[in-house]
Amino acid sequence: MNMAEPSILDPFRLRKEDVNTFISNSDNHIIRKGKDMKGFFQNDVELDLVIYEVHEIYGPHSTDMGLTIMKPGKVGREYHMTKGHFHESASADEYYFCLAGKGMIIMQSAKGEIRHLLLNEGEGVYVPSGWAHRTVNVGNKDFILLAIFPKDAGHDYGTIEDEGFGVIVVEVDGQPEVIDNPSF
Ligand code: M6P
Ligand code: ZN
Repeated sequence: MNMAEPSILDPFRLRKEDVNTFISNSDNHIIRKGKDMKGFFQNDVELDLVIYEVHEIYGPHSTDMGLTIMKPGKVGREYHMTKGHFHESASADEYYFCLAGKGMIIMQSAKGEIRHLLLNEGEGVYVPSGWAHRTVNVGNKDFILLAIFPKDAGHDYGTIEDEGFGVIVVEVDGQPEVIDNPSF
């Protein structure tokens, strides 16, 4: 549960042009570098490389928001991606909206079912409760993603950190391809 006070209480619109307004009102800023993601990629990752940043706004009531900004790039053949997580709360689902760029959302249920959905600017994804989720930047510019999730969702990173997802997203002939994870 986030304990910080919410900072935006007035109605507001969020377009890609408003990202800096979101950032200046955010309650928390997370920077994930290579050193925070050791073992997540098949290849070694440069320790000081910024893979993505998350700006969080803690809502006043039942939901929080996260804005993920991910630089384009690859580690070996694998596109930049988030750590990925299950929610601690079994009932917590999540909505994703792409404000800019081109990404892929990888989802995996506790039973091991796997889905991947391509996300272009202006498109959204529903992540049902019980599905782990990871964001991948498969484009050549910043991928900007708004997430809305229940306050009590909680991030369970352990399972993914230990086992990974069943698939990875690699570049083949300049295009993203989802392949079986050789380390899974
Ligand atoms: C989205 C949301 C956040 C999450 C962030 C980065 O913005 O799902 O809750 O923190 O992506 O993903 P991760 O926590 O897996 O690094
Ligand atoms: Zn989540």
